[in-house]
Amino acid sequence: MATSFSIPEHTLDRDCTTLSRHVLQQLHSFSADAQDLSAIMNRIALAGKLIARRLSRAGLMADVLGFTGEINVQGESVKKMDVYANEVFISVFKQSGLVCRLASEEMENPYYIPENCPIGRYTLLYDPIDGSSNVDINLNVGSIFAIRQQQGDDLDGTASDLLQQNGRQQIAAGYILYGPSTLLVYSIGSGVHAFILDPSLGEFILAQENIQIPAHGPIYSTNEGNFWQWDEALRDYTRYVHRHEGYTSRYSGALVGDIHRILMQGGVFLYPGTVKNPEGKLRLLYETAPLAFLLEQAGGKASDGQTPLLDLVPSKLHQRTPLVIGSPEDVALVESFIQEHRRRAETKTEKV
Ligand code: P6P
Repeated sequence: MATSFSIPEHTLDRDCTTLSRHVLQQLHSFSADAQDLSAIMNRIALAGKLIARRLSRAGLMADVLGFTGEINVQGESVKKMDVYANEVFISVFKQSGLVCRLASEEMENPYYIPENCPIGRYTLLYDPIDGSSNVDINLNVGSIFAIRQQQGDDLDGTASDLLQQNGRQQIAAGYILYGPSTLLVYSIGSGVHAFILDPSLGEFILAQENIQIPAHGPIYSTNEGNFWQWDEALRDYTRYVHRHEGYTSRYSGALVGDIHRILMQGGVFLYPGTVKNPEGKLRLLYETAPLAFLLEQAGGKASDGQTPLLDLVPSKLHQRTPLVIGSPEDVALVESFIQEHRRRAETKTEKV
């Protein structure tokens, strides 16, 4: 019972609900596996703190902003912040005995942490800084992560087991949004929960539990500059939202912020295939699959326009997929345009 001069119990309890504690509460267990997952999430939180600190001072420090002059495996110009963030995720897992392998947007092949590999049975898949083009103009960026169990012994060091699993094999997924505050949103399969970094504590503190996406929302989030490159079905969807009241366009060019807006306010984010990138731009293992896991846990939907995103099995480490993700009613509307165009094409073929 709190007395008049003590801190109200609920305030103290909330400030003590750190990420590692929350994971154990979620699992209702103190088993070795539960402790491992709790420790992994704690390391991810440490990575988020290190990256948030660097971002907050980027404009004041030499050699933080701008490009390295390198081109990564995606064919994209590498930013200094990409390299730093990538290294951070590797460093926080060294000497942890937890994560043996890391697969990142920034690395052509999986990275192995030798001291962890005999015992570490977890693989981290991550996009260290997503939307890094926003870093130099002080707009929000994010990190995206997923945790999977290693299947088999990976004796040839190619992590080929990652190419035999669909997204339903993810045991945890989430993102860190570096915005006005640093927000960590995650799920281990028991709902979606948000933590906010309290810089005065240096801890991520529970802010919201069991987030549920609205069944429908007003937002459609896409780069309409690609309209000329889209299939007719996506053009017809775009024409529909242009001609009906109740829709509004929001697009930041940084996936994590755009997805967080959809999660909280409802609507749909779409990055379809284009003439230049028929498979889409976003990467399955460390972008679209983690986000699909998360949004489905929040009552949302995610697909490549036809197939549930979590059913997709990659054929290569950096495979890309089209993405339609968000409120179930809004994802269904986009998919209905794609289905209608497929039906018309099949009917036309039958008539030939
Ligand atoms: P475009 C950033 O490069 C990114 O990978 C995502 O963060 C973002 O959603 C997308 O690409 C933006 O791509 O072609 O609209 O600039």
